[in-house]
Amino acid sequence: MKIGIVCYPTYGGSGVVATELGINLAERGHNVHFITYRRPARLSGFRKNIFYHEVNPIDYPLFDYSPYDSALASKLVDVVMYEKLELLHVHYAIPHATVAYLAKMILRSKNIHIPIITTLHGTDITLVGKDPSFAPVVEFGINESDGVTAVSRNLRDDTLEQFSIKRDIEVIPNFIDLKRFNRHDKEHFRKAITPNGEFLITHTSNFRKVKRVDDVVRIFHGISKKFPSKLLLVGDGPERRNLETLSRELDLGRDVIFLGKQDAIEELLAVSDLFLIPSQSESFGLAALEALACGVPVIASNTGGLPEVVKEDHSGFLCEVGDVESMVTAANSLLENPEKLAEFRENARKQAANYDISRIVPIYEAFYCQVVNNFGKMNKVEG
Ligand code: GMT
Repeated sequence: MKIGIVCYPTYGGSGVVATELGINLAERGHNVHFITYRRPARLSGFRKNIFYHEVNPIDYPLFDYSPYDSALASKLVDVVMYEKLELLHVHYAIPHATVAYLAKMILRSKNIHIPIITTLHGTDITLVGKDPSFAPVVEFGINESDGVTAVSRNLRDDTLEQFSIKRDIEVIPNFIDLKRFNRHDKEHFRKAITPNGEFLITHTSNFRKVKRVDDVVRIFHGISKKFPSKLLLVGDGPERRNLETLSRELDLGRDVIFLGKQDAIEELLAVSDLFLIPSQSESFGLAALEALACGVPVIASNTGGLPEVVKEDHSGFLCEVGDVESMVTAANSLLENPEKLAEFRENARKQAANYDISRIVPIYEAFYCQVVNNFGKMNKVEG
């Protein structure tokens, strides 16, 4: 099939999922066209069956904000027409679902017909999407898509609750490539970070408020009172300065290591003992799944899709949002019991195997076929 994929090309989870999906579909013989404003972070080098089309909104003195939506719609029209795409799969509803609809209508006026699938990722519904400045557009984009998927049951339910949705939403969970994330110990690497055999606690995110990274620092503070340990903070974002200040105030000194954005996250997870994700809301928590795949138990907040990913008292612990004390207790209960920690590590790996890319991509493929077939039938009836 010839598929167009639209996503944010950044380090965010939706861009990662879209890119990995596209790469895997290409390996399975599909022609995949990425249509994004920058080459996606995880799309490097030449790959068979993958094509990349850059969206370039032009600068003009009249525009305070360069019109990305119009530039993207025009690019979609162009690519669909000349590459003869059969399906557009857009990730993150804002603005991609409505922009795709606009492109579809322009193409229809030229007698070219293409179905659209929108994948909802989380903040496009829960945080940004429900803001009145976007809500009607998000609702319209979802209702007008030919197929809609959500990355967790919780996100599907939230979407149905918050918007007036007249269609089914298919749940297709996020995935990981186990071959990449299987724990491969790099002891020399671990030695460099924890030279005195300290525990290694890790967190990765985009350091936005919703991630509650200050809770990560406070949980680590509680852990480090009991166990010599180091905290690896991977990623970057608006909260970083505050986190540096908090670490200094709590006198955590050089035990908190800010690594910035990293590509080979699996190498860091491979040497970690625990992963912390105390988010305010999290539709799925791809970062938690990546940790589990590396055999790292997860301490998470009991919110959104996280309980679908992390199994309580099995591969990690779920505590109420903001309950730092319980998270410290949960973390310490694992660190003080090596047998339990080893058992949780094994459970984590086994559980992550359910989300291997080889299991999930065929579900997307089947959904693509279903949507394309239904769309074809409807077009016949209408035509
Ligand atoms: O805010 C983020 O975490 C980034 C955002 C994105 O779209 O890049 O992540 C969302 O999508 C990920 C991939 O589906 C999910 O794993 C994250 O849970 C979700 N983030 C939130 O819901 C906060």
